[in-house]
Amino acid sequence: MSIKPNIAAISVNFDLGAGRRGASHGPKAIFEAGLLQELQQLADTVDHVADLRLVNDTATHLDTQVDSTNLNYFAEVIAINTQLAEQVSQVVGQGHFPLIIGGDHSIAIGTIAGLSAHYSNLGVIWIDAHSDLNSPDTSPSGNIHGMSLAVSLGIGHPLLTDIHGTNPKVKPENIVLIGARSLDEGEKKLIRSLGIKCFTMYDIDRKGMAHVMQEAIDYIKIKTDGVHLSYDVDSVDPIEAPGTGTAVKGGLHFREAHLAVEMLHEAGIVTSAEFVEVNPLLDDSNKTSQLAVSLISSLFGEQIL
Ligand code: B3U
Ligand code: MN
Ligand code: MN
Repeated sequence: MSIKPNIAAISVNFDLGAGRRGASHGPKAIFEAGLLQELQQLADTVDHVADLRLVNDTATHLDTQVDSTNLNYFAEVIAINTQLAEQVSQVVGQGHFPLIIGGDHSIAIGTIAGLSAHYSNLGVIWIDAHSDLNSPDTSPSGNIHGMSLAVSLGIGHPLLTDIHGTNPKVKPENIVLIGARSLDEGEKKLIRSLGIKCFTMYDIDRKGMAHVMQEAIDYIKIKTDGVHLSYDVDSVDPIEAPGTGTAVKGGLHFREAHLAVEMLHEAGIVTSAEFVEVNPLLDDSNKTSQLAVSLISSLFGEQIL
């Protein structure tokens, strides 16, 4: 991002991938916290090109034969992600920088599907307390926001993995997880067996965020032709980000959370980004949506001095 991008913002008012309602109000809260005004200072152009939500008649009417065991709101997740993938792909085709504002993390399925058509080696930096690498067989909840990265790897129900064509969308060696501290047994096994690069909170404590981010950037930049940043705000400590559905203590501090995106800006490798899991119903102070605006501004080069 050495030249200023043309940002195409896509809001996704959707929360049925999560176990509790509220992340569908994330986009409104983030826009009201001043997102577009901030971005106007930093980008060449900023357009809010789409405001997606589930409309009744867009929900896929699933065949009654389809096995949707342990896949909550399966038809709705398919419907929103099909719309989103098309929108993302269109924006990339126009040469714009897609900035997706969620919504729960199940929308990464559509984002990554839409991107994957344009890259042969898409990198994904996944900043999250979780790894979202469950399948219906390993998920403790059936919530699809805990499965979206697995789906992008081609693991899961074919009606999800086949959204917008090619499968898999991303290769395990092109993924970096940052901030993990709540992994299910099946997810740990998958990370080990696929050799996915994972910087846990332990690694961040031990090496420092600057070191971890530099390693992540060096690792991903040599082999990818585009890098998607998928930023789940529950990566940040609940003290700074209380408004999220599955808060986990022991997370990133305010400066660590910013340093990650500041270093990504400096590296100039990020070609698309999404910010997810802001749930304003759990945060009367709006601290979490303000944090999201501040993180996004830093990703696009907002300077302290
Ligand atoms: N790993 C758990 C919990 C979870 C995943 N992502 C979020 N929560 N936000 C699951 O349900 O898959
Ligand atoms: Mn997540
Ligand atoms: Mn998470």
